[in-house]
Amino acid sequence: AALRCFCYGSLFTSVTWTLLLFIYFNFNEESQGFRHVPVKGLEPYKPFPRKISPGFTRDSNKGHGHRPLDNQGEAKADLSAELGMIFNEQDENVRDVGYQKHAFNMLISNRLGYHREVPDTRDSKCKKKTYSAALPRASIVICFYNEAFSALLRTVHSVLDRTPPELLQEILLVDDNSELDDLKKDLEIYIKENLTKKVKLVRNRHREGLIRGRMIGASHATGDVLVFLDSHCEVNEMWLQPLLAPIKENHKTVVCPVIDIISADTMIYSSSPVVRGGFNWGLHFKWDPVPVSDLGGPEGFTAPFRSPTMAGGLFAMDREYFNTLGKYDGGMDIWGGENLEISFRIWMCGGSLLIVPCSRVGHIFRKRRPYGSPGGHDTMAHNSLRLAHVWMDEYKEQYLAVRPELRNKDYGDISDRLALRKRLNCKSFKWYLDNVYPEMQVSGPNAKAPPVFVNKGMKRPKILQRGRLMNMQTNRCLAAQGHPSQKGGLVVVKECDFTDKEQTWTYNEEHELILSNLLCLDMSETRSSDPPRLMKCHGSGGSQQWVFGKHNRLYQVSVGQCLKLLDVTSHKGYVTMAICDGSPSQQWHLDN
Ligand code: UD2
Ligand code: MN
Repeated sequence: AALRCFCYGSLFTSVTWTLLLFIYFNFNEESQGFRHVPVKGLEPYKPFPRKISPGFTRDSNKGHGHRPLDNQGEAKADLSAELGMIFNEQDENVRDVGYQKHAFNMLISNRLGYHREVPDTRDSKCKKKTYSAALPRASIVICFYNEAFSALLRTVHSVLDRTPPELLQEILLVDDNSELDDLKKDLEIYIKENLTKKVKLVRNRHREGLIRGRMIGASHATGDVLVFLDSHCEVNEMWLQPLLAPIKENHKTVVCPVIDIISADTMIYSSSPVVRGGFNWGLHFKWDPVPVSDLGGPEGFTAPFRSPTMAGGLFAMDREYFNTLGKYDGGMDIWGGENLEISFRIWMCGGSLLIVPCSRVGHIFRKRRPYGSPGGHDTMAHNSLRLAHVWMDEYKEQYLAVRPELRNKDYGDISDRLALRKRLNCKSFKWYLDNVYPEMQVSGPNAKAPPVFVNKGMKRPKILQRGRLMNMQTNRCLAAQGHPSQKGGLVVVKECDFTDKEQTWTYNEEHELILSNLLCLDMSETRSSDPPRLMKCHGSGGSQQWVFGKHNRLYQVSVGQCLKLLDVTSHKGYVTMAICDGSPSQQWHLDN
């Protein structure tokens, strides 16, 4: 949840370069600029270019100045509208299956292809930094289980496209016994036919989970430094050098890039605020603001700073050091907890963990994990118990106070890990709290602490329009079927009542439609045939992002369809989402 909270507000603050060019080339002739989405609904879809066209420079510093940069929010919504548009049942199927299997919009991911430009989200001072040519070589380890083919390949290609070959020892793809056909068959062929020999595929014969999966990847690695990435990332300009430099200086320094946000609904890449890692006594990772005393120094805000924990997916570490520090706890299964375990271990056993603001890597943050664990076990609890018993000394009571039901739960044999702690002569957890994370409140369990909003730029989105949302075929107005404060409630068209505040919609710059200042009009991610509902506003676009387009259509960005009055003659007034066709039942007007 913390990950999603800080997305708020930052999603709409930057624009992908690709997007600008796309809009520039496609819409520039239109005198109305960006305000209207051109109707392409009835034309065959032109797939987004799969290869970067010649002359399309990779140096994103060039040329920014003369591109149109105004109306960014509008332009972005238009692009995802374009890319997410459903034209037929097949598109609908790709979208729906994608959400089921991957919890993100696979239709857009597929249309983006394997290469794309991403906005250079680094601070401008980063762009002036130079790095020694003699840096250690990196082995990139990417572990995946049932990943969407296009997302995996975009991860791999982004590394190949944006990493100097002399720094890239290899890319190790660890298939954690995926069941999807394309991963089982096409991937091997694709690698053989299209990719350099540096890309190697390792297949697990059994599902191991990401923790043992990464250990397997690391055991095959031959580079000086291990770099771990999730299988749905896109690395940014000059991402690797700033990670390697501090490791070269001190091999006990472990580093993380800033994890930028790729929206699960729109695939829009946007900049993350610079924050550091923490945790709560429920042993959930969270983001915290960086204490001012830790920022700055001679390098200003671009200098690496200390972080008590890492998010887990994206980090670089000297390979020898990874091994001597005890890799990971091989008794941990599938998902969860390993990030806190390795963070505590790094700090307590003589290393340090830094976040490097000049290195940026995008990651698709999704609302739910689309896979389970074999046997349906809660691996997060199992793994957290292990780490609490190995590393947290008397402070494990803080965790058990939050999770009393786990007190007598079996967590397997930890003697190897305890021996490791002894052998490495690691410090106490109290030392860690006092010296690395003094902000942590120890007095009582505080697992339910409200998420910290750290995005400096966060503000209430500006209201663009307010009024009734009228269906133009019937001149009736969209309203809540029940009470507008009821979460999950349906919306229907009713007789317009201009005195009724409960029929008032606000439309804001985040493209949200909010009824009666309470809830947002939201489209379920699971099935595009479900009707829209009123849900708590989440502020991260996608399922709550609506665009008014040509022919008065009301387009929903994450489903790729338009709002339609279902049966004009019925007094029930049900609405649904349908392929955009410009018909009167799909025409809506927001006005006083
Ligand atoms: C976050 C981390 C993730 C990991 C996790 C805690 C980031 C951006 N992501 O969750 O890397 O540290 O917290 O454990 O910091 N996978 C397998 N086998 C499995 C399950 C997953 O190979 O059985 C792969 C999966 O395909 C993905 C990676 O492991 O590439 C991480 O899984 P995730 O993306 O579901 O985790 P995420 O980002 O929610
Ligand atoms: Mn992930």
